[in-house]
Amino acid sequence: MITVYSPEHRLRDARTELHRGELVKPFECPERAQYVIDRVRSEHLGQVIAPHTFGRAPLLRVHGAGYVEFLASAWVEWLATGARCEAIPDCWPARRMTQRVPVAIAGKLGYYAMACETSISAGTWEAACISADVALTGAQQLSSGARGAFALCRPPGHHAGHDLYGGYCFLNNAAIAAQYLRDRGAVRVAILDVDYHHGNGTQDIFYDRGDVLVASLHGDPATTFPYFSGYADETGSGTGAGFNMNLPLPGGTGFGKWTEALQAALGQISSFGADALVVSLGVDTFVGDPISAFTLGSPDFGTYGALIGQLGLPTLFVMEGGYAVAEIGLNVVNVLCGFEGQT
Ligand code: Q9C
Ligand code: ZN
Repeated sequence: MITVYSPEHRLRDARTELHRGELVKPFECPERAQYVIDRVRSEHLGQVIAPHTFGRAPLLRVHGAGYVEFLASAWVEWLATGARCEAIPDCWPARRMTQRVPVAIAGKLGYYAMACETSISAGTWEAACISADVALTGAQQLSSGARGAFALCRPPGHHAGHDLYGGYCFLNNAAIAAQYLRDRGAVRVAILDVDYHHGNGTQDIFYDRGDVLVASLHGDPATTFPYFSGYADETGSGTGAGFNMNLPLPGGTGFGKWTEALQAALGQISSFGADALVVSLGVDTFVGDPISAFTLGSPDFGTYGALIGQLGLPTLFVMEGGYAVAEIGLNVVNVLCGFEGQT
């Protein structure tokens, strides 16, 4: 399987994450992608290629123009206020308040943020664009006939909505890739999100559409980030009714119960009749993950990779979360090898 990778993911190297009331070194750090690419190479998964540059048009197929302009200029506007640390919002358009985009950057941060652990730093926008290019280059591989491809995206994307950032995400790489596949002739595309956290951004982008099925397995939002999205009764709206599937699971869920939920999602994807599959591949379901609460072991990742392979669909794996840095490469490459074992 081809891996798409750029060392320029390192441009995203924030110093701060708000965690339990403290500003700490971010869990979503450059070492993550380094461990994954090292494992891809040591296991001889296949060729590693650099991303092509796609520009803004494919971003604007799923994100709002005002949002993209905000991300592109946020750091410069933030510095112009005299700020000396990274950009963090401190005021939101909460219930019964005005939903209007402010002029000042401090207000725009609150308008566009769905969470505030994710600081905007120098290089964040550039890295987010390259991450989207990595996903798009992977999608291009499928369009030219590949059975599988791995987009080693960083920063991740599945919490980024139509006009929302947060949860370490800025541009929704998986959604951008799925829309690209639609635009290149796939009639139906399925997105399977196996990250520990609910892919609220992906759900948001495709919620009213019947051409992209979104299925997500994740920690119950009653107890788990992003808290305000991911319940089982969120099933889609309008022409999208019935095309969003949430499978929330309690803390402590192990591979047995997790696999039952995966089989339910795979069954739905199968009957949907997808032409292509995009997998939002977060490995923060691992037992050793520092911010998550499922108990999958490293061999389990290979097992479920094989189950995904049994669908027999052209499949793009898009890197999302996973914060047990020392094991992240092992767990990711286990999924990809499991998938390939079934081809
Ligand atoms: N400060 C992904 O896995 N909650 N994002 C942070 C610790 C946000 C996870 C709690 C977790 C976001 C792509
Ligand atoms: Zn996650």
